[in-house]
Amino acid sequence: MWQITLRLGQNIIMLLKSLVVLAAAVTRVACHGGVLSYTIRGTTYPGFLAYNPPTGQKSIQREWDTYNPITDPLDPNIACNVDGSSLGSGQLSATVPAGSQIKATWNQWPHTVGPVMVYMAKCPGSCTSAIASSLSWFKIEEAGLLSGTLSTGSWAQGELVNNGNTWTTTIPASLAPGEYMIRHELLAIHTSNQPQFYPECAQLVLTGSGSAQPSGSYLVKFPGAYQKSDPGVTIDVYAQASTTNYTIPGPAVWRG
Ligand SMILES: *[C@@H]1O[C@H](CO)[C@@H](O)[C@H](O)[C@H]1NC(C)=O
Ligand SMILES: [Cu+2]
Repeated sequence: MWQITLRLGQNIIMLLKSLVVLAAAVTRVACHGGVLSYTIRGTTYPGFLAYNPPTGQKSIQREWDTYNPITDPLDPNIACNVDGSSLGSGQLSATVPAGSQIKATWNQWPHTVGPVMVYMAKCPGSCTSAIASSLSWFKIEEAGLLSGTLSTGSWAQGELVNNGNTWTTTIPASLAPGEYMIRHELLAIHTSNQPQFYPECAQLVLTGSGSAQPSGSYLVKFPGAYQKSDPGVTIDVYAQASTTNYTIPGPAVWRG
């Protein structure tokens, strides 16, 4: 009797979970977003299909479930989004030479205020079994306020939109070969004092003859790299209409 009641309870919970996912899919609005695919040396690698269960999906990208932002820099999911766990047997990696350009393509990204940041992290062994929050991340690219003032100037995210919702990054040519996670992050700051983080991760197997590795001062954890009190994180861009500098959060960029 207990057993049957328990089963029934579990089934009801599963049903409720499916309904929540369904409701999310139906009410999905194009007001947020994420990386949908990666193009490297002429090959396009489709990303994880958000709003769909991970079962049966095959992608170089880690799972991420919705277009919604992460709003707390200390959120445990800030490394590779919700739920950035491995797809198991569906988890793929792209094999690419160091020095390659990687173009990330977003959905119809609506925000034009805020920086674009790209990180990498060396996986201890295989990236497929790596826990994103335990990795040591280094920044390979950042772009923030490109010109003008905080409230009316041009931002990297505006450039991303102008480039057809894409951002192209070069993987440092001197980076030592091995398995790496790459993490694209948009930090949208169009809402006063309410940061929105949009990170997505993908797995790479890097080839090449480089031997460079970033030293400890370039390495950060997610969560940990950002604090709410960082000047570039909790910011009201409209309250500083004549300010022409913006401090991109996180560590210095490692250029190989
Ligand atoms: C602009 O620069 C000043 C001086 O370095 C700094 O205190 C301030 O936080 C910066 N503003 C922003 C929005 O990053
Ligand atoms: Cu949004």
